[in-house]
Amino acid sequence: MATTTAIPPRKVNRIGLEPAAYKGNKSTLCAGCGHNAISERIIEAFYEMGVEPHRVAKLSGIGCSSKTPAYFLRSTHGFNAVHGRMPSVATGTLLANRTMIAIGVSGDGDTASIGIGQFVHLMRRNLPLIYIIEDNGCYGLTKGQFSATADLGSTLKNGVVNDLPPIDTCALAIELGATYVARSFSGDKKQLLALLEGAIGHRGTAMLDVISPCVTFNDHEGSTKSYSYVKDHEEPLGDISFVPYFEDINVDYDPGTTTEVTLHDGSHLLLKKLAREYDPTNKVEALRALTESHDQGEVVTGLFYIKTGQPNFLDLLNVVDEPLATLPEARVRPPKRVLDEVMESLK
Ligand SMILES: Cc1ncc(C[n+]2csc(CCOP(=O)(O)OP(=O)(O)O)c2C)c(N)n1
Ligand code: SF4
Ligand SMILES: [Mg+2]
Repeated sequence: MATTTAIPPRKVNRIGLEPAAYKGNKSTLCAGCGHNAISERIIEAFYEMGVEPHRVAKLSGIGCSSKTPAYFLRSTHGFNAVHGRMPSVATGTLLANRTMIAIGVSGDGDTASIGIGQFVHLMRRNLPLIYIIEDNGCYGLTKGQFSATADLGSTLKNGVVNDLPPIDTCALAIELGATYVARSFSGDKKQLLALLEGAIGHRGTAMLDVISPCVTFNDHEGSTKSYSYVKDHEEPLGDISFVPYFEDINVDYDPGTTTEVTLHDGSHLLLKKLAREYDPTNKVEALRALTESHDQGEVVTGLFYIKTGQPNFLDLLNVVDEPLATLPEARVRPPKRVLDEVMESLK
């Protein structure tokens, strides 16, 4: 008698795509590098949100971290820019086509050393960009020198001590005006996924500093960006859950212990408090939490600050809704009368 084998149902997201549609090329990074885990969460976040891959633009600078856009979302648009210059390329991309969902991946060297000038100006513009720093406290690609996020007193593998204080990119981003600022750990799957999904639903600058250990150059005793240090010192601000706009909130929660934030696209973030009271809409509280955690040697993680409803850079510039390349000549060429007026004004 012939037997039939049941074919398991295909796993697809809300737009009918399988997880494979969100993958990229095989990673060429070291096995165990934190950056690989972040790429996996990015794949998961875009799959879960049901984003059409062709609507995504991936931007990066230079570094092991900046190579990672090749390892996720194969069929999106991408631009691997110059070291520290991803913000200008991201700005140009979104000015040319504001319908894109832009994700920029940078490193702590790419952002806090050579790219710090571009970073600070990006943070004050509220460009609708998901900006991820894959933060390992060193220049992984060029063999592990300290970066500007390395903690004071931490050591290189050969024992050299870092005698400069770190730049806290989250504190800087909050101070300068970024409207969604978080820190996470490449090993904290649940928290990182929720923060990435929240970042996709936000329409302003979403800056995520993700501690991402470099197993080859900065995972030893004496490093504060190693797996064991972060596992032992991570202090999450709260427990984060994400409910996308296309699902009903049917989670039971106590408003006394949980803060609900509604994002631009109608999705929700539920922030359940753990040890401490925390209001993520209070800038001063966010900066205090960061300062205190540094003083206590803790790695505080979670959503530090969010501000919804703030006009973004494209709104401020009155950028048209359509991609510029699709505008007909009649809308881009000034009429003769306007050109005559310009010529007249130059006389
Ligand atoms: C203009 C310029 N200066 C210096 C370099 C050399 N360089 C390449 S990657 C890098 C640092 C990378 O560190 P980071 O951004 O933290 O990325 P990681 O490799 O740690 O992920 C440097 C200094 C370069 N490629 N271009
Ligand atoms: S050198 Fe470090 S940062 Fe670069 S791929 Fe290897 S583990 Fe990752
Ligand atoms: Mg680095």
